[in-house]
Amino acid sequence: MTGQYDVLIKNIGQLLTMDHGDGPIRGEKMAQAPMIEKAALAIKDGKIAWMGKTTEAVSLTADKTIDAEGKLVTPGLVDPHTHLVFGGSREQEMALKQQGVPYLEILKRGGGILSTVKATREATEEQLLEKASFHLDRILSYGVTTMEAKSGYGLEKETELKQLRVVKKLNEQHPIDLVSTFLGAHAIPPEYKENPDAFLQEMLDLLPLIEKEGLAEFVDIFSETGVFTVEQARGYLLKAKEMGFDVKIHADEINPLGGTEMAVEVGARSGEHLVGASDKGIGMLGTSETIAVLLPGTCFYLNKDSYAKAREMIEAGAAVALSTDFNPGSSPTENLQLIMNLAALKMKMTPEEIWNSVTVNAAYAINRGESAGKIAPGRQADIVLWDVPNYHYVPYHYGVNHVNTVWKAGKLVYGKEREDEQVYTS
Ligand code: IZC
Ligand code: ZN
Repeated sequence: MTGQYDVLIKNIGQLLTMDHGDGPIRGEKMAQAPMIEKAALAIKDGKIAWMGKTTEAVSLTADKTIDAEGKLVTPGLVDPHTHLVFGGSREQEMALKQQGVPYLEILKRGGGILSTVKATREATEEQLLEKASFHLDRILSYGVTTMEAKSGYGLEKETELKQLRVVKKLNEQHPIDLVSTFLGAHAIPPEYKENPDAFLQEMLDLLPLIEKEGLAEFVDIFSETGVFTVEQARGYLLKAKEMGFDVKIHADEINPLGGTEMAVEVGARSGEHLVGASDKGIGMLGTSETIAVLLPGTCFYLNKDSYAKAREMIEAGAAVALSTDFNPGSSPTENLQLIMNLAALKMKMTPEEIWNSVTVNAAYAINRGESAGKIAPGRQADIVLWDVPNYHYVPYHYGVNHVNTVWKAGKLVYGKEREDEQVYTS
């Protein structure tokens, strides 16, 4: 007999809907995690068809009924800042790091980002696709169903386009929804060392083609000592905006240069890192639409003493999001749950603030606020069932994967019950 619904999940201890209504979450709402306790949820045709109390679900029928055994169910997580597509790896730089050679000094010596550029230029599109697909499967296993992916390891036309085409293909092939960002301005390539402005112009000249092929929605730039100045970044992003792109910026990651203020001034969708954000910059974030995407994995991995001032930002009224910054140099991890732990331990964020930061606000940071990061009737069913008793538990118990099952658009794409279902194969 066919049921009314495709899937019915009963006996959910806490169903974290994260549905606060419209818009990014800031102010008092950051302290709330909207949920239904003792809940049930039904999926039909890939969408959330019904949600309520388990006691109200007794007469509902479905092709497959799952007993959640009192565990947690949440929206699929959203990771709004990753460098997903790259060649090679940088484990050989670990010894330099241990000797105290700073991240920017490694870059200055031609390593760091530039060593990944070399490996990415040498890789074929198929090799990059296979490697990124491997990482993507792992990201999915940690509960992420929507994420951003940047280029930036080509620093010349063909390789940048190659990376962006890989993201486009993976978006079509893989269950995770990918949002693409052009980060051609990620470092100054050696051939332009004396003329960074000419390099930036060359990257801007690629935008019409990127737009025509639908290869990116966002344009990003790394503003940092030894990379691009805040003023170079401002000019670059304003031109990208004029050409119809939304913009993001890697700002105040290592040194405080005023990139946070500039992000707000140019109307960036998000400012990312913001470790060295000034008090003025934090105040400006609080009264702007620019989302503060914090990446504590990089501070941890680069062994920094200070982290982004999340508490001050939230108190100022900023919409805060969290991300892995998955990349081969400063944050080699696919595990967004570990970032949730670091947000709690190192930035003193509360569980409610953390969940808002990896769902609703992360989705708005990549222009997917209307389709990802929430559980609500009629929305695409991107859902995670966790092996934990409540939502406080995930930021608390660190270093392991708590995900039991992931559904993307109602389809089971990762989990212990995969044998019974149609399984995704890459
Ligand atoms: O490959 O090091 N910070 N870009 C800016 C990165 C980190 C990625 C990398
Ligand atoms: Zn980054």
